[in-house]
Amino acid sequence: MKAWVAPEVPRLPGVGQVPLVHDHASGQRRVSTRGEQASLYVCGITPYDATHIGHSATYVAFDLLGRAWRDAGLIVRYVQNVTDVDDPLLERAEQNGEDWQVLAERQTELFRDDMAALRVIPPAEYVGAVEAIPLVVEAIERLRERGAAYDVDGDIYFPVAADPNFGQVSRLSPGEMRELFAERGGDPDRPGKRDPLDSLLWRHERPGEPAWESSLGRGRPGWHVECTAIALRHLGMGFDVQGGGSDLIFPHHQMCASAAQALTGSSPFAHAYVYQGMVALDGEKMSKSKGNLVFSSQLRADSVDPMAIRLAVLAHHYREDWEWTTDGLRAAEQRLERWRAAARVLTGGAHAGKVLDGVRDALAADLDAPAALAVVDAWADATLADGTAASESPTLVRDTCDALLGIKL
Ligand code: 5CA
Ligand code: ZN
Repeated sequence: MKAWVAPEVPRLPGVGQVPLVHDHASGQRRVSTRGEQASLYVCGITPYDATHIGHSATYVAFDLLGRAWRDAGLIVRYVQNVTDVDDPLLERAEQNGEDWQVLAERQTELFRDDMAALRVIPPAEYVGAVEAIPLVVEAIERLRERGAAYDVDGDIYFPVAADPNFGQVSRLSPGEMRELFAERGGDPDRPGKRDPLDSLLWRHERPGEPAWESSLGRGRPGWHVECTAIALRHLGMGFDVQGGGSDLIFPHHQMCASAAQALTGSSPFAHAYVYQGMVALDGEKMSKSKGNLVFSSQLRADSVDPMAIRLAVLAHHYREDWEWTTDGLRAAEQRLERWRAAARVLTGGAHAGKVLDGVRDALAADLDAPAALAVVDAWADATLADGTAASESPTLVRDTCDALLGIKL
């Protein structure tokens, strides 16, 4: 499907460094890519409700990675999915009394507008679950051929025992896995399964649910295998980074990787698994199911500058769990105002070259956005304090903020 309008990205002098990122599977900082290309798969939205700030934080975090890679002169291959058929979407459409496709299309369109407003660089491949059904069916067929799929009353399951490395992505105890599996859409207690953690690959048709004809029978794809199939088709095994919010570590990313590893007989699925922390509101994780949400689109409708929303997000390191507050937004608005005031001081621009170096260094160290903001803050303070101390044009600072942080001054 179509993605969204790409922002313009100014070219910066010189080249940046390839960032180190924290890989959840090894628990270590690793170089995010080797070679001249860099490949990224970020799990996209399930479009049943508008983009909340938690989603925005996730896509802004990986946008920083993409920007740093481009600045390092790499060719970026970026793939994102849209889970445009799944239980939560069908349930919400039913509640609303509307067609699930209409709901999905409307929410996906809103998401595109949010992403464009936040100056997030779109993926080259933006792939819906529905359009990926042939890929999913093919992947399940291949799992079957390898004995890594079995039938439970007409539904098809992935046996976690088929992946000798099962558990290596998520690094949780069996008890933790079981608890999270039940919490996050799994069915540990279904009779007929070989292991409580085995996950659904293909759900045969139920009355009133959408279904597609396939060699597996009429039905629809399970969630995890959707991302396995899309990532394998568009990036192949051993791509650089799989990303998403930390709520996806288990079961989603573990199942994605295990199915891919069982299907190809090789590993790893991704070289690094990188996670945005959870954004909360009023002490609880923002989630569509809980309904404690702040929507990017609503803030925009209330005339909040999208660059202030982006700055409010960037004030937190991506790995941090944090809380959205009105005070945080106000602080971001003031920061934006201050940076813009400094950028208007045409004769100023103290130490512009240092700003570029400082922001590059901050991003190279596990995408440390707060450190990058502190570098620009120091420049803004110096420039506003001494507006006549002409050194270099503020254009370089503007371009740095725009190209590396996605903040247009
Ligand atoms: N469609 C699946 C992924 S294949 C999905 O999780 N969709 S979602 O709409 O629920 O979430 C979209 C992305 O936002 C995911 O990467 C998810 O991990 C992330 N996310 C969801 N809630 C939050 C939150 N409160 N804070 C940070 N990120 C979040
Ligand atoms: Zn996914």
